Amino acid sequence: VWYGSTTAMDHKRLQRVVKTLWQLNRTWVFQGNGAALQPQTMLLDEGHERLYVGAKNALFSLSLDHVNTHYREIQWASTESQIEECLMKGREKPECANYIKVLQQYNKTHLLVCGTGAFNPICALVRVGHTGQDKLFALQEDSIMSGRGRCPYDPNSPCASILSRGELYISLYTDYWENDGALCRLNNQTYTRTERDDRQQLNEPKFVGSAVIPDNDDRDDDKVYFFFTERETDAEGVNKAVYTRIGRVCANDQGGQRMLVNRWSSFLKARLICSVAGQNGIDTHFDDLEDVFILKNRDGKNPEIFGLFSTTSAVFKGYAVCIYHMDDIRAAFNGPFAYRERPNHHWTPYEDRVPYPRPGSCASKVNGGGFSSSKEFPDEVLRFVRSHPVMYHPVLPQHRRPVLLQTEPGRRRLTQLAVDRVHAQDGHYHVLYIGTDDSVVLKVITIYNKDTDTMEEVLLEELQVFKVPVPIREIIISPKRQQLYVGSEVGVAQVRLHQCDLYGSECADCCLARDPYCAWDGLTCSRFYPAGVYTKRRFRRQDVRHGNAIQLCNGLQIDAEEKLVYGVESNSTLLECVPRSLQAKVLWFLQEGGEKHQVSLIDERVIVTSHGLLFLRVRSSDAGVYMCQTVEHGYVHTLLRIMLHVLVGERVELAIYKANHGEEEKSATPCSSSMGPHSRMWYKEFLQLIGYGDAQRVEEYCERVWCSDKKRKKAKRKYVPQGGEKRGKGRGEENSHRAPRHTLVT
Ligand SMILES: *[C@@H]1O[C@H](CO)[C@@H](O)[C@H](O)[C@H]1NC(C)=O
Ligand SMILES: *[C@@H]1O[C@H](CO)[C@@H](O)[C@H](O)[C@H]1NC(C)=O
Ligand SMILES: *[C@@H]1O[C@H](CO)[C@@H](O)[C@H](O)[C@H]1NC(C)=O
Ligand SMILES: CC(=O)N[C@H]1CO[C@H](CO)[C@@H](O)[C@@H]1O
Repeated sequence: VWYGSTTAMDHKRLQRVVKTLWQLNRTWVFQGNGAALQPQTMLLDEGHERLYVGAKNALFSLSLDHVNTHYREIQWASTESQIEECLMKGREKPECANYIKVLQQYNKTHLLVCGTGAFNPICALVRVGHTGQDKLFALQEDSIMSGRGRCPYDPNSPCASILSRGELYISLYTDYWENDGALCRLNNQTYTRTERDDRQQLNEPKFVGSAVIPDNDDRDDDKVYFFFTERETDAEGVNKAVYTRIGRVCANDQGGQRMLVNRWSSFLKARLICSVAGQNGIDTHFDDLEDVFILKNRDGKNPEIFGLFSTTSAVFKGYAVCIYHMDDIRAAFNGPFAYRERPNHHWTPYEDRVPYPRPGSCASKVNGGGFSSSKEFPDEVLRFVRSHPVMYHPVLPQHRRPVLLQTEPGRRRLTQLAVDRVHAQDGHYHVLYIGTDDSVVLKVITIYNKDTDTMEEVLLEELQVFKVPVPIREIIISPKRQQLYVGSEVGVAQVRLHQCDLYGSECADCCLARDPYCAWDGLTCSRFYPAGVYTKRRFRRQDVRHGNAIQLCNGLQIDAEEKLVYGVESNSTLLECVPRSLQAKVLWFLQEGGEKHQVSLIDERVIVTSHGLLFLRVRSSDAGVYMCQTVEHGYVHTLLRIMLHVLVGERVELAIYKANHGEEEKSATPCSSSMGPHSRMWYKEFLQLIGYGDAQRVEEYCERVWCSDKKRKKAKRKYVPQGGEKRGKGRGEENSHRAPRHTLVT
């Protein structure tokens, strides 16, 4: 029986915990002034190099360089009388605060900010910019106005907003009781919205996102898209399934003249489908939209739209990411309208005559220029659009399937999504950053294989950005700064998108990482820039699609590291070897007389663990040269050569006695293991787990085997390899005389 261990967990290669992110200067966290920050919304302002954070009773302006230094703060709490009034309405104390839910760039010098104001929404303008040394950041008292219709009352109410050309588009519940969900546009003169109490337009909506996307160069033809979920209703108005919708209006919609006054005259919606085919022919649908990310392209007309969805089932929570193209979205809106005779009938395509101009089109030159405003549209058009707001065809995702799936039950919940487009040697990649409910950001790429019509997910890194497990509420990418800004109730973290040198110093490590940000430059794993950016670059080795290290890194292997480990006869000994990648399969070999044999499962004394090869009771005959080899993606790499010496019991006792009594020990020291602190913890726990004596004994035992650091250092200075110990059957004689590169102390 051969044995080795596969440590592929969820196919991820690396796990980065808070501690290492801090130590590596890859992250900074802003936690405010002690009180729980509770960020509600964030806004990136690359022009002023600031990140604005709308929180509970406060608004912050953070430095994009280091979020936790040089921040500015505006306190904006509700007044005592407002809080009292809120409590009188029967609300709880924590709800009766000013939670800032709307934060938009109003113009170059001002932000529009709205808060819940203890269930009495308010808005104001905030001055931002440079004045000499000081970064300007001040609320303009004279601009404070009512926030009704621009901000929800309830801090937990979903809302999504976007500001374009001085107009605020917002989807929200406009009333105290949360009965009136609406898609609205506000400027200083008009307020345009969906109909009140029209379940055909919106039915128990949950608002997720919005975007302004031009169709062509005629700005009068610009469309505003809203992403939300809602319920389908049946004949009796009884609620049925939840669907994800993409809704659309013309940005220049002025409403109707006689009917639909101050109401959208162009509102239409289509269903967004994200599903996988099941073996039994039944598709699994992911109908609950959790988050949406609009990945802009150069001309702004054809962004890629990423949706993070979950299943609506209460028992099984699965997640999927789907990508939508504007062509498919436009095709759905240009296709047939949906029609049903009665609410309990099936939807069919509407086949009768459709009035002119086509309902849902904008008053623009592109559309013939026959109408200067929607107010001139014939009543027939308005009536039609009002009664047929649903498109018959749904929008299907790219490749008709999700690019990413998480369907095992009991796994972490996925909450947020942001995407970066990265140029690599072999093409463009979407790097997905997915926030979870336990403070983790997953960094993932997905690769489509055309030949097999399959999707490969590669989990590049798992970044734990907050110390305590809290849901990630917001992720913003700054491609310019190559930073990620992550919000949760405890603070705002900033994380560098990549840290290539962490993949290792070898070509193979770098190549197997398959991180499109990184390539091996001949010396190190470093940031990859496409040709032309830095013209002097020499050849860079990178293969994101296949991670073919065998081909790319042929002849570039570095000799395996060598280590000397002492074991004490009849006691346990760990030959530590932890591969950098969690996807590497580890194999152990014993070198014997010039040949190497894979370590086989002879007896139960030897266990392969995720930390290395563990001898429960080492024998003198176990001494020899062990090789720790990893196989990943077909690439074989010898990581370590470990020389195991086995010390005989009495010698050890004597050595320890002498060491403890400050006597010089001239022979070999038994401070035998060269483990890192992490492995020591693990080792200790493991010994207890396998019933190796009680906790006290294990503690004593470990202390003695490792000695104190001071003694270890002392021992290292004094230690001269003597070769005097009993070494089983002369194995590895040859190699054990070679001076090891690394000895006792790691
Ligand atoms: C992190 O930053 C500190 C202070 O600037 C510096 O001393 C330390 O060496 C840095 N650590 C790494 C791993 O770059
Ligand atoms: C931005 O808007 C404010 C308020 O309307 C106005 O006072 C200010 O001049 C505007 N700034 C610019 C640069 O237009
Ligand atoms: C707001 O109103 C003022 C005066 O009525 C007008 O000059 C200005 O253009 C309006 N701004 C927007 C964005 O409509
Ligand atoms: C150094 C040390 O802990 N030696 C122990 C090794 O195992 C034998 C038998 O279990 C013990 O008697 C020794 O004390």
